[in-house]
Order: sequence, then structure tokens, then C-alpha cells
Amino acid sequence: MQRRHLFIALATAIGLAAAGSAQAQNYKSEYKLSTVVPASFPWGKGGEIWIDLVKQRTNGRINIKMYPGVSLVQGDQTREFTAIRQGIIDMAIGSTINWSPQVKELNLFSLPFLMPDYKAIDALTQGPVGKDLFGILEKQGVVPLAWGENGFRELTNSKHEVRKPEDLNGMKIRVVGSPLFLATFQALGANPTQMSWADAQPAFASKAVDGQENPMSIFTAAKLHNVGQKFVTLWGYVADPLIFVVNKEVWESWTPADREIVRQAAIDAGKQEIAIARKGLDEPGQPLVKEIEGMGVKVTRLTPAERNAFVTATRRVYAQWKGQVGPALVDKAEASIAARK
Ligand code: X2X
Repeated sequence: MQRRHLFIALATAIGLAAAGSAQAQNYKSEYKLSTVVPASFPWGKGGEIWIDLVKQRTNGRINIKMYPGVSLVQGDQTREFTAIRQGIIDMAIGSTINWSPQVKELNLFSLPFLMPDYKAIDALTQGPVGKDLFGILEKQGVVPLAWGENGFRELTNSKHEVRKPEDLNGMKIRVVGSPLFLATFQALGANPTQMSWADAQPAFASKAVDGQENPMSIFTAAKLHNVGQKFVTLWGYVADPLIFVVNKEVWESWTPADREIVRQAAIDAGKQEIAIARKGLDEPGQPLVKEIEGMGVKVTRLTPAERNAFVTATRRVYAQWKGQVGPALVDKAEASIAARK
């Protein structure tokens, strides 16, 4: 190599090294990722997949650690969104339910009996409604990247089979999130009580509450049959998608190339997570439901007429909350669902 070329090569190497270290100084040694449940659940598994993809694709430049149990906000999942905005949390995979106290439009997914099937969820998250919601989140100062899924929330209890609204009469049901859940269960004649997931599990064990609503994947991973939840009613009344987000300042501290890597990793992890969340539920025979029956749990499937009684009993709540969520957005959601393929 000629002397001049050697000099240029050396100068370039020094320049690159300097740029590299300047960049590394802006990067934290660890980014905190908040979730409600750990990797033994599809939700936490999605976090693990995201973390691994980002690590591989950035050659370790972005190092993420998961904090399940919403431990960065002492288990109070309804404070998670505010903590992301404040930078107490760098990244999160959050349920639309838990962020709905701050982002009223996210109550959309909790409108009783809006989404009849998985295709309806996809029609919302992957269509114009999903875009609108991401725009709303951006205006609130977080960077939304991808959708995941907790799932259709089924009704469980320790008392008796629930086939009609009257069966819920006076039953103490743990709910989370927004007042919409209180309204829905009150309309059904139940006695709903708001409680974090952390507080809920001991409350089932001690029989302080009779029932709850959560996806079947949460039921099995949390082993709710072991804390007396022996009756399940498959009613699919609401489903909560998950949203992968990053705090805005953190996002802006990354190079454009790294932002793109984190975004694509979130999309890839989200797709995988949704498949895991639906496993055993969206295939013929629903093997996950069989598994639950095998644990000595009575699983009740409603006839269309039986399900309709729950729909009718909650119509007033739907109408009232359509106003709170935003009638234009709900109209758009209803149209997207009607047009689903
Ligand atoms: O608390 C719940 O019920 C859970 C785990 O499903 C959510 O975080 C919404």
C-alpha cells in the first residue's frame, strides 16, 4: 500500500471509531421494556422475541431488558402509559385496556361485542382504524411501532356456570382499566371491582372476588383453575390488542438506521406474538379449550341466541361509550369490521 493510501485508510478508521464512540455515548447501556406478564405468557414471549431481534440486528448496540409485572410502576398497569411518556419506561408492549384511562380512543376495543372474530380484530389493527390510533398515540408523545395481541377475553368464575346475564347476578368480578368495564358488568347485573393483575391473583385464591375476564392463554399460563376459577364462559365480548411503543426521546436518540431496525423487529415480533396468542384457539377443535376442560374446568359455549342476550343487555353501554371513544372512529371501526374478508 502506498504511503498516501495508508494515511487515508488510517484517517478513515480513526474517524469511524470516533463517530462510533460518540454514538455509543448517546445510547444507554440498557433500555427498560415494560410488560404486564413474563415470557411464560404469549405477551411476555413477544417481548423476548423483540429484545432478541433488536440485539441481533444491531449487533448489541441496543440492549433491552424486560421488566414484567409492570414493576417499573409498582404493578399499577394503568399508570404504565404515563410512565412511558415521562421516560420512566423506555419501551413497552402494552394492552389497549391498560392505556385507555389516558387514551380514551383505546376504549374502542373494549366496547362490548364489537369484534365477532379474529378477522375483525385484524380489520381494525391492520386497517385505517389502526393508523388513526397510532396517530393519536404519536400526538400523545410516544412512538407506536407494531400491534400484538392479548386476546379475546372470556368470563371465568368460581361459583357456577354462566349462560345468561342473570347468572352473573351479584357476582363479584375483578376488572381492570377504564370505567367502561364497570359499566359493562353493572349492566349485566354483576358487582365489578377494579383491581390490578398483581392484586387479582391473591384475590381469586382468597375468594375475595368470584370471577374475572381474561384471554384463555392468560388463564392457562397463570393457572387460574388452581385458584378456584372452575367455570369458563366463551363469550368473546372484547379483545385487547397489544401495542409496541418507544418513548419519544429514546427514539430520537437512535440513528435513523437503528430506528428502522427496532421498528421492523417490533413488526416481526408482533406477528409472531399474535400467532402464539391465538395458538390452540383459532384452529378447528380449539385444543387449548380441550386442555382447559382436561383440568376439570367446566367450559360453556353459548348458542347464538344465548350470546345475543349478553349483547342486548350491554347495548346501552355500547351506545353511551361510543360517544366517549368518538363516534366517527367507532363508525369507521364498524365499517371496517363489516367489510372484513
Ligand atoms: O390485568 C389483566 O387482566 C391483563 C393481564 O389482561 C392486562 O394487563 C389487561
